[in-house]
Amino acid sequence: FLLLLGGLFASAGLVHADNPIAQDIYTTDPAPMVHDGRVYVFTGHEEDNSTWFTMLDWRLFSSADMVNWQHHGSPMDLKTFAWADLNAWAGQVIARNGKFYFYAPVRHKTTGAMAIGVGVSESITGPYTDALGSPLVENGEIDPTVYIDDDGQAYLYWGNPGLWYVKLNEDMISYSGDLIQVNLKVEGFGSREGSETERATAFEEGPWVYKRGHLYYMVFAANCCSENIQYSTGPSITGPRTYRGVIMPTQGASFTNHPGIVDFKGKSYFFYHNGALPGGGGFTRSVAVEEFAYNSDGTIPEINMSTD
Ligand code: FUB
Repeated sequence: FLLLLGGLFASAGLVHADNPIAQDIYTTDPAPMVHDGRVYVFTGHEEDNSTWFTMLDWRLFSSADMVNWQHHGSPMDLKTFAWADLNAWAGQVIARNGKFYFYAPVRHKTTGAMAIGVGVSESITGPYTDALGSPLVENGEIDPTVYIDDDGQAYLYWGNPGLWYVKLNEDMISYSGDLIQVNLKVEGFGSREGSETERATAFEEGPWVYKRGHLYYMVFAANCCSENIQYSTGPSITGPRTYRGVIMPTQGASFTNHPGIVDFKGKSYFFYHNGALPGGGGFTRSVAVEEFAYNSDGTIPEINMSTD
């Protein structure tokens, strides 16, 4: 039924033909990157009728015009990591050294805890193979985001319930120094709303780190369990950070949301997920995208979902 409906939407040429990006499968946790004149979006993938985050593979889509999306299939799946057994959750890919590195949280089959593995491929579309044969990071937390700073130093951030980072080595599959836990302060991460009272700030999960102009952005899913997307900016990748407010309010049929931002062909795009497809909800999500323009001071205007 979903396939049929997806086909109808595509051929009907609806105004929001680009949202959701995939209309015949459920997708989550967008991680966009610009490569070779196209925007590539790595996503999670949920099964039809899913009732939990039981995700088995990642999917990849690309577009040269932000309207027509090509589905490249699955560049990596749980079986890539022989040491993992569940939870192909939110990952991100980055290019370096002529290769592509795919940081992904999965459940370690022995410990039962979440860990972060690294897939590597010579092609952006994969297939990605396990670069290490074991986790890169094992502290039970999720949602890696990766950025290479102007001086060439790469940083891996991740976390829920904490926020952590580590300095990656040039090889992108090892790191130097300790795992560092960010001191989450209200000045940098806002005040928490909602049912959970143990956490000091709004930060929940899904960090997305990047630099634009002279500002470093930390965008994240906030509050539990009706997430919205909030952000902070700072003069360096490690802060200090100034909390800047909500980008995308709580909207739609999914209780999670997950940010990804890129500039492409002179425009800026905010990727997120919701429950907009038929049968959609908290465990049957869909990746969507909205164009936006930064304010002149680098702040980001409020962005609303065009479908929910
Ligand atoms: O998709 C599974 C989890 O849900 C992700 O890791 C979180 O960011 C949330 O979107």
